[in-house]
Amino acid sequence: MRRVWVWLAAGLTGCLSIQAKAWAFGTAVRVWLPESVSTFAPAIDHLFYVILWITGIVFLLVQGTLLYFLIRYRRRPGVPAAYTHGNVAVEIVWTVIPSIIMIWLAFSSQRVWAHVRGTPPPHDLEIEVTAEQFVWNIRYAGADGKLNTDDDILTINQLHIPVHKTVLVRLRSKDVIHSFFLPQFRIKQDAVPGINGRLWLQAVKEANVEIVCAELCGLGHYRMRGFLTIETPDAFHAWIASQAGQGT
Ligand SMILES: [Cu+2]
Repeated sequence: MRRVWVWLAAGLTGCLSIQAKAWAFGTAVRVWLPESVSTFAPAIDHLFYVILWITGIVFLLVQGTLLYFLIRYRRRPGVPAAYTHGNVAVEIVWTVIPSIIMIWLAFSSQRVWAHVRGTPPPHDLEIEVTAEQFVWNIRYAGADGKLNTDDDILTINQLHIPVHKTVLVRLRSKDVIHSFFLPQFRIKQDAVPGINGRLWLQAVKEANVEIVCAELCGLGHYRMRGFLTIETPDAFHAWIASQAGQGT
């Protein structure tokens, strides 16, 4: 029996050491999630890891206890089965503690959700993304600063945004349901035909990341990927000017 606990302890120690390395080396060690580049990603990651740790520890405790009981109370010749009718104190404890954890998690996640998916903050740039089998059509306002006018700048699968600026993305679909997913931003939203979606984001560093379609949208779903370039405002304006110059 002692061996089971040794194995459980070894597993937990292994998890702890991987986590400790992640903390010690910062971004150098990626245990689970990809690099994060948005303002709200740390809050989401924090919740994710808190939930992972709570559920991981509970999983080990429950499975460990189950194993212990399986072995300790296994059928043996000459040993009568032991009957139990529960224990009120223990049942109160294992009801109240999870309830407190769940309520605390509900309030914590609601706060993050309201920040990320509630009313967007004032934006510096507005972009329209229209999903289509199997590309991302991206529309920027032209010189008049307004979307859906003659001087709009259109690109396919190439999204550029300036770093440290709040960007409002208007999301639509031409055909079927797609899902606009930016893993490094920790944001994902369905693009549904007939519904005007909306999300906002702000990048904290320059980077090149991918736009992924996270909804099986047809045979070409696998190749529905776009490229998001986060760059300095100067580089962004130069890029916009170059795109406008191409008359696209
Ligand atoms: Cu798609």
